[in-house]
Amino acid sequence: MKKTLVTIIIFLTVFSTACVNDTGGPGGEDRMDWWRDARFGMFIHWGLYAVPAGEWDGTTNHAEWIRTTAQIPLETYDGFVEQFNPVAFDADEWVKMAKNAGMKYIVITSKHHDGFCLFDSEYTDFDIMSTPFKRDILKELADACDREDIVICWYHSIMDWHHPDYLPRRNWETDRSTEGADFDRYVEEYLKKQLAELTGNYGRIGVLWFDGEWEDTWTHERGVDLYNYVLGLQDDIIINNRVDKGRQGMAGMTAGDEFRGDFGTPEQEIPARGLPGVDWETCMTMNNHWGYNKFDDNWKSSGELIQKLVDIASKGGNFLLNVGPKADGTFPQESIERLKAIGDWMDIYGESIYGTTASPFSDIEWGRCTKKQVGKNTRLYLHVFDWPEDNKLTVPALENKLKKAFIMDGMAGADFEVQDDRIIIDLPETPPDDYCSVIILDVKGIL
Ligand code: FHN
Repeated sequence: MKKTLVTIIIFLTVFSTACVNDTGGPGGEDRMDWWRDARFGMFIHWGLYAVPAGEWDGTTNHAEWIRTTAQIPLETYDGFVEQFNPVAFDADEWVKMAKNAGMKYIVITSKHHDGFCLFDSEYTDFDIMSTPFKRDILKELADACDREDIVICWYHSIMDWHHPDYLPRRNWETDRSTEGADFDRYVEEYLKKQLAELTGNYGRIGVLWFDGEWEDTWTHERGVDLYNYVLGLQDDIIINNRVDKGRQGMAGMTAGDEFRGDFGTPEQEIPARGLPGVDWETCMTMNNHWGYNKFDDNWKSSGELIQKLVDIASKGGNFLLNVGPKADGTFPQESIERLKAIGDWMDIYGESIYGTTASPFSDIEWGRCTKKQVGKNTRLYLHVFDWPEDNKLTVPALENKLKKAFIMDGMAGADFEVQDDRIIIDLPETPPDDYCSVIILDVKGIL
């Protein structure tokens, strides 16, 4: 069995009780409870930009930003509306792929920066109902999520390159007058009213994932107002930190307590360390683009994606992994394959991700660790990225007593030796799994 990525985690436990968290969806005791337990969600960037699929006028590195990066005039871009007819779209199929991958929530672009709405909005004709498809994508997805106990969430862009009241215009749109444009009207009569539709017409929504907050017309004052407004629409919804102005670039964490937002949003990167008491979620593409680009074949391997999920969970974060569907309504085959491989791993080892918190160890050379309280005791999940050549895994010493150790996939016992400054665990010759098998060190008391 050739192993390009040896991430070995072997199961050690004294408690046989399964500990998979049933992510109960919005409305928990603390509105963040379900989200913290979930740890893993699907991001979906989909819209008119899937029609050109990254190509314009001979250039091929575009995606969801194509209207700007290719400087496509508004009228020309509007022409994609009559071409967008995703006849192969099957909400149940999408949701089952997310669920089978071990994902507990889906965040889909209700409206990206281009302003096109994937839902039937009373406040614009620049929406899915003006396309030949004429079906409310978000309604079908929300209903499918409800059937599969997956939490549905919306990505909604504050920035809007289509609405006449949104300012500023794109700097290259010199022919598009700003006369009569009223940003306050955009916020009060459009942005807020669409958010009322999105939180009122599709059942309980888990997260409002704002984006496009970086332009000067959007202010801290407006961010505070919008945060409070959305909570007034649904009191247990979770709102990311891009509703306000506190996000620190792609590192994504919030600059200070004065800024609103329930979690930080690192993008395409994983913080070097977890931040105690701080909720955060890394969003990441499987290749190099959020929206579909048919030329982008720079796919991260399934093993890399599993390792990133483990790394993020070991630091107390969530992983929002993106799919950019094609214009016909199908996922790229490369995405389907990776989701399947991750799901196969999660079927066996999801317990080491769901409902866990950050590692008690600062640095582990051979991999990562996640932690979970089980009754009055602590369960540690050891994730080994580099298999020790002598099959002896060295773990930093623990303050509390180590009870037992098992190797998952058969629950075979593993011997260990507790020394003054370390614990040595005897590992099998061969890793039981292509990507990962799981260790849980069950420790007396709370770490
Ligand atoms: O401009 C967007 C981009 O298109 C994509 O939606 C990412 C995903 O979070 N957010 C912004 C870039 O930071």
